[in-house]
Amino acid sequence: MAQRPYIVGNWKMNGSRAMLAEARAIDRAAARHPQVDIALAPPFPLIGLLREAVTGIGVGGQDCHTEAKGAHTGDVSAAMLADIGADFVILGHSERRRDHGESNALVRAKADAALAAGLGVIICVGETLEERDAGHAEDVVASQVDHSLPQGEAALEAVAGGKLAVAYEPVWAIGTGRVADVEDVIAMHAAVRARLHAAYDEAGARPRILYGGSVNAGNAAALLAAPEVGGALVGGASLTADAFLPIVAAAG
Ligand code: G2H
Repeated sequence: MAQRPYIVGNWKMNGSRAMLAEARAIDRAAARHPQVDIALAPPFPLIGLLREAVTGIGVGGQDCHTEAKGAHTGDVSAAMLADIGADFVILGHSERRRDHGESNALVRAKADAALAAGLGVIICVGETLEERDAGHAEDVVASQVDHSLPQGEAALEAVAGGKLAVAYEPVWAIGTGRVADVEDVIAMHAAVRARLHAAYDEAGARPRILYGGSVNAGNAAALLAAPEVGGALVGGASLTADAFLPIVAAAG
C-alpha cells in the first residue's frame, strides 16, 4: 500500500466499561505497529472513557448531528465529540442509512459539520445485493460518493490535510461473513478514487479508501494488499484484541 494503512474498529452498538480492557490491549500492541494508523469508534457513552484509557490509537464516534448545539433531543454534535477528545467520526454507515433513513445530503451536511469541528471524517458507501446483481454497483457507489462528500473551500483544505477517508462497505458483506472478491474490491475502490478526483482534483488522491464488510484475520492480508485499499473498517472482529490485532498485523 502506498498510503499509511488505517485500521478502524467500529464497535457499533456493542461495548461496556469492561470492554475497555480490550481497547487497552489494542493500545499496548499499537506500539508494535508504528507504521499503521489504528483507531476505535465505540458507542457515545464510552468515547470519553476510551479517550482516557488509550494513548497510541485514535478514538472516534459513529455519528454526529449537523448542528453544533440546540433542541435536538438524543443527538450529539461534532463539537461535543471533539470536546471529549474524539479524533474523527464515522458518517453514513449503511446501518444508519437503513435504520435512520439518512440520505446522502444529510451525510454531507454532517461531514461539513464534523470537519468544521476539527474532526476527521470516514464516509461510508456501498451497494445492496440487489443493486450489485442488477449491475448497478459502481453507479450506486459513485452517486453516493458524489452526493455525500463534504463541499466547499474549507472541505477541500481538510481533504488535502488528510481529514477525510471513504469506506467502501458492500451492504451484503456486512456482518454476514461474506466478503467481496478482491477483483470487485479493486474495481469499486478505483471507482471511488475517480469520484474523489472529480470532487477535489489533485487532492482527491489523499483520502484513504477503506474496505469494510466481514474483514477478519483470515481475509485481511489479501484485501489490504489490493491496489487502492488504504485500510479496513472492521466491525465484529474489532470487539476483542485477539480478533483485531491480527488485522492490524496484516496491515504492517
Ligand atoms: C461493516 C463492518 C464495520 P463487520 O459494517 O463497519 O462490520 O466487519 O461486522 O461486517
